[in-house]
Amino acid sequence: MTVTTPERLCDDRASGDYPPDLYDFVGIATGVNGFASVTDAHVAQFHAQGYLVVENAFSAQEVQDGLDGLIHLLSGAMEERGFRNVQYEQASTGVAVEELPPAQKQDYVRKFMWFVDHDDRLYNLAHHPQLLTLVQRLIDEPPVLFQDMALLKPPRMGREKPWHQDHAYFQLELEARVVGCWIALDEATTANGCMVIAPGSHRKGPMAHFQRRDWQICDTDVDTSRALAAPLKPGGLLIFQSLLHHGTPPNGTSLRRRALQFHYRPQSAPPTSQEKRLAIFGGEGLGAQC
Ligand SMILES: O=C(O)CCC(=O)C(=O)O
Repeated sequence: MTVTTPERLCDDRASGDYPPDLYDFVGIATGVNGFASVTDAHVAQFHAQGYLVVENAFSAQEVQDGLDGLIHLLSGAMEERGFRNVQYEQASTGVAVEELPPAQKQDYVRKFMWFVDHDDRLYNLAHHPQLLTLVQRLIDEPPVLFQDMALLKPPRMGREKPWHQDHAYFQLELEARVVGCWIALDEATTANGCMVIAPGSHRKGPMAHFQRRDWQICDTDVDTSRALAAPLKPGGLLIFQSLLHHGTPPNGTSLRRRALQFHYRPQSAPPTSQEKRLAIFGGEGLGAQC
């Protein structure tokens, strides 16, 4: 694999706006209907294109369980057991968010992290037998869950997640076959901030990342000429390789766009050092979180 060493500079603006065409796409990422429909050809497509969409992967009840689990975490019920990993949107500054009931509080949340051990419903989704079976098929080894997140992108407030490669955040050797599983809990649309992906971009190897609006690929290095949007109905799943270029635009609508994201690695995935990761992806990534 070629390593694009991050010697070059990125003169993107550090904050604020971004090029208006940054999340343009030329088509829609379509997928299979349900886990049972995934064939070897789909697995081959995953390896070639770096992604696989599974519509209706999770039932309406499983989606509701995921939402109930997140609301329960926001109720503060698990705080005395150590769960405090909620990050609010910058736009919530000045709002007495802590005093709001959980159902309202969620509309200020940017993300949750490290929750599967605090709620059985969320644990069960991350260890869903059909999901784990599919991930094992994609990485050729029993998968180990090593990161769990929920990304809420609240109505009219949820900001973008600039283009990036998830592997830039992980302390794992480049060869490790890491996959991300992004599960829509609401309908994710091109208007409320669904994923935009660059098919095949994982084959370009690691890209230099820069600390700008986030720990991200420089806007001027993003190639949207083959980009696809990945709108999903609730219960839909996007599985993608950890070097795939992807990002999400802001949510300018009045509709929620809540999602779970689980990352799995093979049991044997070799860890790497922080020095080596930063040498590959860029020294500005110290302490960066997905
Ligand atoms: O859900 C989103 O808005 C973006 C998620 C993502 O790409 C990430 O956190 O790595």
